[in-house]
Amino acid sequence: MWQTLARCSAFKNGTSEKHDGAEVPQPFCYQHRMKRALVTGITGQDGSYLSELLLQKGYEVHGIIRRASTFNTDRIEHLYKDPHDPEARLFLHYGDLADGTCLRRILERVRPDEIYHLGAQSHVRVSFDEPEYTADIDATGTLRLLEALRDSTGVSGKTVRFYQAGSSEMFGAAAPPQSETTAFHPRSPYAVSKVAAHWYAVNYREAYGMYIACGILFNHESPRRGETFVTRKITRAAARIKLGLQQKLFLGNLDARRDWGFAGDYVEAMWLMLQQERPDDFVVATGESHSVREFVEATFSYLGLDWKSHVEIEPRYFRPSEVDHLRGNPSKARERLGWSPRVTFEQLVRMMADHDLEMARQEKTLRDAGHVAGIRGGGRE
Ligand code: NAP
Ligand code: G4F
Repeated sequence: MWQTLARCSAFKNGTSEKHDGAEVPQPFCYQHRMKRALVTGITGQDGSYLSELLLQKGYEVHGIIRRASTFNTDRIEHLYKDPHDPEARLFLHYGDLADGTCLRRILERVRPDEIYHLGAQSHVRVSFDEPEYTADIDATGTLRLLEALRDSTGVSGKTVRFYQAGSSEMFGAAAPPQSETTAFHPRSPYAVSKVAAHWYAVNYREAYGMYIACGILFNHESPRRGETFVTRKITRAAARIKLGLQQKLFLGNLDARRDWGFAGDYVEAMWLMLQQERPDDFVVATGESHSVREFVEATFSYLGLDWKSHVEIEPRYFRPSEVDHLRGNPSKARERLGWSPRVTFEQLVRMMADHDLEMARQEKTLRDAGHVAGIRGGGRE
């Protein structure tokens, strides 16, 4: 389905916005052309790895970013080129999942072949503090995007392939191993919102024949993981403890078990789902689970530290209702998509610890030279 790159005029009136707000002309558009993807949540962990993958595969990538008072594009900065550059293939558009009109406008402007819907308030603990917001963005935001797509494809008649970022949190209290046939039992406002989004997606597939694939992804991590998720919180703190930049790490429930994989592997599964003849639902997981305590032990021991001297329990990090054990069965993804994870648990721990050790070294160098080194998110969970 790959076609020769050819400049065409069909899109010449379209515009693309740089993240500093300057609106600049879209340099060109392709009708018989490379595929064009639209990514919500492009500034997040998965959005950054997915964009890298799609650009490597020759796609033109468009991402929706939120207006923020500080730059929020760190994770994709290395991919960004000024839209005036004829080589530019990554374009950013201001938008928000709370704003259905802007989603419609972006769809009309971009006219994607594939949509990867990753945008979400993705923190489970925070969803207990902000349940209405989480439902509005994660559940209703998905509905807004599906409605915008239904309208735009109704007019254009074009089939657009849609990826819905579902979560293993939807299984919640269901016993492991969890697969595509396991009944959902969500345990947080985040998980309930993701279940709603999942069923909206399935309903639009069944009701309107839209091409919508639903990933049910188990936890996936990386050096780009948000600093308040437990794995990154651990590797970042252990690295800073190693260099004497902090003494203690405060955590909640150490007994919870998760099926942790590497985000770079998981975005490949997202892409593969949209390359199938028919859309379907897929669990993406390693099939192996570890407790938070095991992640702590593995990280501290890799850095030559005794975790018991540094880790303390802080009840503030307990959740009103916890998900005790997630372990996925990825057989369907293996058999139908030919997907399997490459990075093991031990490799993941090392990759993240190595990265955070380097960050801590940079911080220490600045401090030792007398600079005030404020690290991103310093001091917060
Ligand atoms: P993440 O790092 O938290 O990224 C979330 C993205 O959503 C960010 O780009 C964020 O923008 C954007 N976003 C948040 N609120 C938005 C809004 N109101 N409008 C538009 N965009 C908004 O999450 P991730 O780990 O990459 O996860 C990607 C998706 O997969 C999420 O839907 C998540 O729920 C789901 N998921 C993740 C995992 C996992 O283990 N990572 C597992 C299963 C499912 P800002 O940068 O401006 O905040
Ligand atoms: O790292 P977490 O915050 O991830 P959680 O809740 O599993 O959610 C992540 O994975 C989901 C997929 O299953 C995604 F859908 C979701 O968007 C997100 O990416 O917490 C993991 C476990 C929990 O049981 C938590 O109670 O770690 C436990 N934990 C213990 N101490 C802690 C802490 N979690 C955090 N964030 N911070 C702590 O101090």
